[in-house]
Amino acid sequence: MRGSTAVAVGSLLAGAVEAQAANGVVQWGIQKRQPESSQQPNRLRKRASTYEEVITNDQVRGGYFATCVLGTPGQNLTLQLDTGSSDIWVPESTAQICKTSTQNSNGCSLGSFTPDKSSTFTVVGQGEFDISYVDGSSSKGDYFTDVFEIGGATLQNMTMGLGITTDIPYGLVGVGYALNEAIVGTTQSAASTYPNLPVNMVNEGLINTVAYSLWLNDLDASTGNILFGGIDTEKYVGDLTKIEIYPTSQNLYTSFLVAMTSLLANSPSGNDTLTSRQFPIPVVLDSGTTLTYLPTDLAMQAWKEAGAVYSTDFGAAVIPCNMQNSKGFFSFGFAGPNGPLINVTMDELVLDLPSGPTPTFSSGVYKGLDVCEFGIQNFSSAPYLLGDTFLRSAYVVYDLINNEIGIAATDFNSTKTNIVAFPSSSAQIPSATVAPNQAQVTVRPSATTPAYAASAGFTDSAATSSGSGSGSSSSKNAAPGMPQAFDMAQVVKMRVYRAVAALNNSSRTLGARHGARYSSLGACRFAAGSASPSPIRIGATQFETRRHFSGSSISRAAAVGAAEAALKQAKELAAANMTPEAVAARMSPEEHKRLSRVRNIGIAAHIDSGKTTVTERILFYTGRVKAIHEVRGRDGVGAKMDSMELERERGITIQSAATFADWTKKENGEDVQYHINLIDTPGHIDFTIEVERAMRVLDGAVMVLCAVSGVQSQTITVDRQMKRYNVPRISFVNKMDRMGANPFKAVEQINSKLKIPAAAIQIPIGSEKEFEGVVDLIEMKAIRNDGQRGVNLKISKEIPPDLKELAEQKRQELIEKLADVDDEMAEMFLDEITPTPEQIKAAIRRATIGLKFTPVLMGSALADKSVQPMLDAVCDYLPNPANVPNTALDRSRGEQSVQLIPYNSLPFVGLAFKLEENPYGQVTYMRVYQGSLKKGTYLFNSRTDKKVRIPRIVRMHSNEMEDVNEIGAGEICAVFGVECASGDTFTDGGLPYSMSSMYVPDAVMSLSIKPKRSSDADAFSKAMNRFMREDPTFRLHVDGESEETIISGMGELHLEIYVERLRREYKVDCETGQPRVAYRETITHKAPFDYLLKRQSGGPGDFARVMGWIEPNEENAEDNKFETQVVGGTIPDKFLAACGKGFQEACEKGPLLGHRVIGASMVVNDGATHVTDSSDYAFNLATQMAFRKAFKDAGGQVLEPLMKTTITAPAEFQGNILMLMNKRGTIVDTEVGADEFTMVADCSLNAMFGFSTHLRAATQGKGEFSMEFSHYAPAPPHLQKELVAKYEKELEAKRTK
Ligand SMILES: Nc1nc2c(ncn2[C@@H]2O[C@H](COP(=O)(O)OP(=O)(O)OP(=O)(O)O)[C@@H](O)[C@H]2O)c(=O)[nH]1
Ligand SMILES: [Mg+2]
Repeated sequence: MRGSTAVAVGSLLAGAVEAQAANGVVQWGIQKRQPESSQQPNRLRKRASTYEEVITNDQVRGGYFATCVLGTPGQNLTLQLDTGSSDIWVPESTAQICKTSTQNSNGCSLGSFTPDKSSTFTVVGQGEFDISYVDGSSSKGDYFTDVFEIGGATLQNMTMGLGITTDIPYGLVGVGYALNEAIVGTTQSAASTYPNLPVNMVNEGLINTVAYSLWLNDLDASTGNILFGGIDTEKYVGDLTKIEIYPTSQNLYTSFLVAMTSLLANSPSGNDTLTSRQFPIPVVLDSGTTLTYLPTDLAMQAWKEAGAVYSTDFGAAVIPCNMQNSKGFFSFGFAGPNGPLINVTMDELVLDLPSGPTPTFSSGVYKGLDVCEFGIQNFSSAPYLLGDTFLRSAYVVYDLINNEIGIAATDFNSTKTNIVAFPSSSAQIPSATVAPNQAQVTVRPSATTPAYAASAGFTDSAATSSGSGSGSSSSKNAAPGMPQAFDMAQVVKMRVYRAVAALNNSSRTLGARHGARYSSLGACRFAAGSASPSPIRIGATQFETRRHFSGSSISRAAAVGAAEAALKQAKELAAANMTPEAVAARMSPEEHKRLSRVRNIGIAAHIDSGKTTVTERILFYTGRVKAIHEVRGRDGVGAKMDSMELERERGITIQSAATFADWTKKENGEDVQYHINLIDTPGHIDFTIEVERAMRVLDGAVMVLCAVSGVQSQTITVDRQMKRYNVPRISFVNKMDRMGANPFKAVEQINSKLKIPAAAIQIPIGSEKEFEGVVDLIEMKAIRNDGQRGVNLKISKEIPPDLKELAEQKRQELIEKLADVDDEMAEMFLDEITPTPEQIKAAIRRATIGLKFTPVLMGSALADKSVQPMLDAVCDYLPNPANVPNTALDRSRGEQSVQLIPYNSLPFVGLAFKLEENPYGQVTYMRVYQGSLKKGTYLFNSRTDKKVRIPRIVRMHSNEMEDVNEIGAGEICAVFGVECASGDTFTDGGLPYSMSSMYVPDAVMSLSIKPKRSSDADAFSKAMNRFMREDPTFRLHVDGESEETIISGMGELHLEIYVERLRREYKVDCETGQPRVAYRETITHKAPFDYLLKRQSGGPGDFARVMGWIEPNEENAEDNKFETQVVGGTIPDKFLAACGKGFQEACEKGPLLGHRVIGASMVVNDGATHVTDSSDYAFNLATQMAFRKAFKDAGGQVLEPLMKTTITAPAEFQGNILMLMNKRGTIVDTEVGADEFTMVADCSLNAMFGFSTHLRAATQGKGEFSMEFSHYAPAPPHLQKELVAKYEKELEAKRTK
């Protein structure tokens, strides 16, 4: 083993610190150590219940420590280095843990701080320090400032935490992102930060930029150093490569998250590329963690290569200690193809047990050999961690300004030094080159399942050196005598990742980096949220900070107040946040039984995939309808759920329809009845609001797919909607009878296009016309339909012989997929235990409700095949109302979130999600979230505070209804006689609750409309009022200039349907104008303004002067922003509010076309008033005028909506369609199938009017298309000119009229 040549740069134990504070760098020696043995239980102690509680944090894992000096006169302390957090904190000498950790009570053995003995100690935030780490450890006390000396550098005023109550017996120096500081609210807006160590060093002029390098010596030498502000080119070999750090999905940088893109095993006997489903693997570089944690599938391959085995006794993968001598090594690759590779040799990966007698393998091929811990362990969810077992082999430069790391192979035990400082603030990492293919991080290493060619090389050398004759290749198997049950919880406990707990939950994305890079003097990225009006700027060497703890600072009180409020809120939320499990645990047996049999589900899918046809079968098999009628069937009756005349004529669903049915299911040989409330939604994108509101109130969904087309454009849209409201789903591949049906393509596309882990739980028997039924892969039985309209099921244990192999293969795929997303299945998978059908079903249910998985079923609704098993799956895998969390906002407590509990006995809370007028009056659909609703009771509308009586409650059955006297919590009903808007919350009057409403998309198209006969005016306005009330995406306004009535909506079909309904239902014939595009206006660059409004006309005049600038709103291109930066009160606050209003009004009607302005920001920073003539009116007007005037100087332009257009047609028409599309937009994607092809293009909406006629002509009526708003983009210059000229002409005509 190596180690004898180690040269410690600085050893804290000797109290010596080698320091270098010149030339813009500060160097600090660190040493790996274990805290004293009295508090050191065995790291790998046998897992008996009496020892379990001690394996909680890195007290038992070791870590890298360094000395520093604190206070005046200086007190020596040893602190642990942590890249996962950002506070420095020290235990107070009187802290309980310091008293108990040593026999005498002189404080903690690694040093603790005695404030009384420091003359420069100042408390700046009493009781405000409160940090909890993700491993469950925590520290609480005061914030203070004092002198802090590290590596020879002295920081006079370092803000630190004093741990008065803590369960960690030594202090920490966090050097991670500032967002991982203790006081971070759970809401971003309340987060606040202060200068942490590296930032403070920049402030003090000690280093030039917020960056440092970390060199850890090898396992035996266990020392290293951290170099702030520079790199040491003698500490690595080969190239130093720059790779990106990824932010959270909220675009915040909180940890050193990079993309690991390959793992190779190398040995004298061969090489293997190891594969993982998780590539690219999001890994956090974390020196606060000892081991390396990779996804289970990858870790298992590494174990196999190296000869490690998983031991339940130790709760970890273990390996014979003599494997330290193995010649094998692993190469970790980053940042895509040809990115940096770091080799980690086996002597870095075989870890001795820290203390106590070394256990030996008691049996098996390793019998008698010493047990060591393996440095690569598994973990079941991202982010994964590269801890010290990896980091020792890598020299890493952390650049927190450019959000990059530099990485190179470490030069172990290097004794030379050549320090290069970062020359300036935000300078790039010196001597580093960029990884060539980071943009391709998503490219997986091309390899199949490894052949384990390297494994013999790993073990052979070990066998030779041990001389024990063991270590043959069979050692890849588990050592006999070692129980193999897998305890995930134990592994979780053993992982130490000292990031601040509050931020750990934010998910991260690899591949795309959001948002702009920060410019060299740009806003500092560790300023989270928008609590502070002025962004933190990095000056040449100075940081302004948002939070000071100096007693006199006013901003401090505000910031601390915000942080306190955030923490308080977080606690209250936690208290209020009853999980569905907690709700279920407290439920009375009656409520439990009632709810466990209720399912509220929606059917959603791409247009024409067969939702209504499926629903018709559901109604028939549950006995709700006596006969099946088809959508556009020959009998002319039409499907039950498409009740509107227009729906039946056109064969499409326009309005969602609700119904309910009881499904009797066999469970353990007994009949169990489930009550299903069901909503069939339309597929056409113009009616997307119907899907939106269904998803808002339903607990689960059936996503229908066409067996030929798979995932289509609207499948992606409904997927987005399901995700928006966290709706668990099962998938049903319909139309299995069609030519070219392929359910596995659909499964693959759900995985790849929708990014939801999915697996088939059935395979088809026969295909296309011969499609007979399915094989259930869970129970391994064949299910066929029999009898008239397939009412009976023929179930057989006999699987057709030609399907046996496929069934086994697909069953295995199902189990593997589940093992990826479910811990219990993962355990069984690792232990090679075959799960029982019950276990598989339970795992599917857990994973589906947990939004981690969707089971895929298949059938043909039209052919009456395999719909019943889908109904069983609704009951088996979709949640009951108690399984999903539903929350309301408590208005009496600052809109705090409260959990609603579906008990009948609790006070009532319900949401009106859809309004409809039918011949009996106004119907309001309501989802009951809590309490029950009885006929004749009174409810309160939370928005209007009005009390309403509920005279009649019905259950809807499409256009029919059934009266009921009472409806239970968790159900859906409709009520009569309630005046409200859709999205209103109703309560019993005692609860000040309201529920969040649903997302309503913006209209993209409008149309002028007027009744042909003036006598129809009344009926026209009545109809319009009704349509607007029912459909939030349908809008109406009267144009001030042309005095025309303009209706706007989601597309041509949407508006056409309303015009048609006016004619049919209200007998009002209308004249309509050409459809118009909803253009927008925006600006492209900054322009100043200085506008003086001065009018005198007899009495008091109008006087206002406003100065400032307008510029594009970088934060949000869809929103406008108004800001004031007036100093010295040149415009008083009250007039500034009028300026803000003036700006908003000016944005409503853009200067170019009179269309809405978006993406503009206006700043007023100076102006003037007049003693008598200034008024709100004058400032409002002056701002409007100023804006309009500056708009042209700021490069005003017209934006047009671009539509994501998907066209599907038989392959032979591809040429025709290409020609059609050439003029209309940019083709984004083309997919050519066996018979059909699909083209996706971004088209200007303007060019798409009348497209359906052209498409029909070009495809003999066989082509289909759908359009969905994508984004706004500048209109072509000639069009802009034309539009502006037209608008000006209209204005001119009006003026001269
Ligand atoms: N071959 C075949 N055709 C089917 C099947 N299910 C439905 N269809 C046909 O597909 C067409 C559309 O069916 P619908 O049930 O109206 O589809 P939808 O998804 O409700 O359509 P929208 O509500 O308009 O989005 C109809 O002509 C059905 O007869 C099936 O299993 N096989
Ligand atoms: Mg339909």
